[in-house]
Amino acid sequence: LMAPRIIDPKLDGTGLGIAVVAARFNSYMADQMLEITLERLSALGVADENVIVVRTAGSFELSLAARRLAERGDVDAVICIGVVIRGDTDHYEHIARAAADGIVRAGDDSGKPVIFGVLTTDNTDQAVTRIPQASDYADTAVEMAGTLRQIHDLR
Ligand code: RBF
Repeated sequence: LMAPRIIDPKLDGTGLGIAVVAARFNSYMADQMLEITLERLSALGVADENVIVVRTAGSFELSLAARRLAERGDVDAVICIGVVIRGDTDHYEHIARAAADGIVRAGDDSGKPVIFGVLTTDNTDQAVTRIPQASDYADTAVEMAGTLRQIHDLR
């Protein structure tokens, strides 16, 4: 009888290439999320020289940059960071949806993990409260890159 082949999540970033795309819009919050992400990547063993950081104007532009980065041979996962806060107009809905759909598509089309680190909130206070969630993005990127590698290497 064959034993199941089980893939356990690993949080080892050694040898991985990770790209981080961060919007400048609401940069007071987005910059902090970027800093948290870079610190966590380092703590997981991702070498500084294997990290690429790209800034975009807003969350709307994240997915296009993410897709190009994911197509690179030296990038194993991409983390997208942005803050979309509901305003008086319906722009909120469009930008939040475009960012989410585009980020899913960048991952599906490239076959690489593209992590959704876009906060979508009603107001600034809610967004500030959620800034620490950024510590999960690096973990998810490294875990997914490792999981996909293990799936590829299964025999
Ligand atoms: N970008 C964000 O990342 N977060 C926002 O909350 C946000 N709000 C916007 C509101 C309006 C009315 C407009 C026109 C743009 C906003 N953007 C926001 C910028 C958007 O992501 C993009 O950079 C620009 O629309 C240019 O394509």
